Amino acid sequence: MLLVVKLGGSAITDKSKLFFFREQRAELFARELARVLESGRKAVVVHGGGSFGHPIASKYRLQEGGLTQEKLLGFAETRYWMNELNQRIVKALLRHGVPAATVQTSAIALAEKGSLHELNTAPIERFLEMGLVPVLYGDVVPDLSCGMAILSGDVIAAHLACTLRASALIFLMGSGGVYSKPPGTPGAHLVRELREEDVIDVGDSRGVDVTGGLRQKLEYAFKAARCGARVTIGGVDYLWEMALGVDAPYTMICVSGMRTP
Ligand code: IP8
Repeated sequence: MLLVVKLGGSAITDKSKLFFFREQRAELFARELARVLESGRKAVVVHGGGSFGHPIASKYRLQEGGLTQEKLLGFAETRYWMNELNQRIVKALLRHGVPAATVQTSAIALAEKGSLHELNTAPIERFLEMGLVPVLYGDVVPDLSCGMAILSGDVIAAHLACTLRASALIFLMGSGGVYSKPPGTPGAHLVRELREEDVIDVGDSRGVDVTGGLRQKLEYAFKAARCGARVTIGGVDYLWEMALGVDAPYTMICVSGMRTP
């Protein structure tokens, strides 16, 4: 059984503070993932940019493409900080005995007009066969028509869930799931089952976000659910429950004809 886990930037960084890594959340994530792997499941991890990737990409407006000297510097700087964040996450996983091995996204991905064009999954599949846990991340990548583009970890995670026929796709977010209104707003409650026709107020993501926030996440969550993966969105605290299909406070993405765990 293969799981794709998208570790959102909001779950492991404070998106309102530049380069603020939430060490204890990363530790909890690593501990819970180690527990999930003990049950015999395999996993691919894809993490987001949080306050390491988004502010730098936004400073150079990399999401608009381009290939000027300034943009190339922005590309290199974003890659540097994404690598830094990746190292911290991998370090936490190693501390908990998870054989996490980074597969650098911009080396295997191509975009076209800002959308994913090609992702070479061969290195990921090879790592999985060996028993490793491949770790990818949202990244700045070459774009065939506009020089460069930002590929969100949500897009990569949904794509991998479909192409590798994962049994589950788990989105981990700082907010702990999808709320009827932005969390903290009076009357906001956790939506336990979300259908495409449901209307929710997605609000604005906290801090800088160059990849579309919750609205885009939900679009890709439904896409992966239609491919047959069990898709859930929740907090790091309930990773084990989401992975094993145990009921807990998280959001389940529901599409018609869905398989049950
Ligand atoms: O946080 C974006 O990935 P996301 C990565 O998963 C960068 O949307 C470089 C901003």
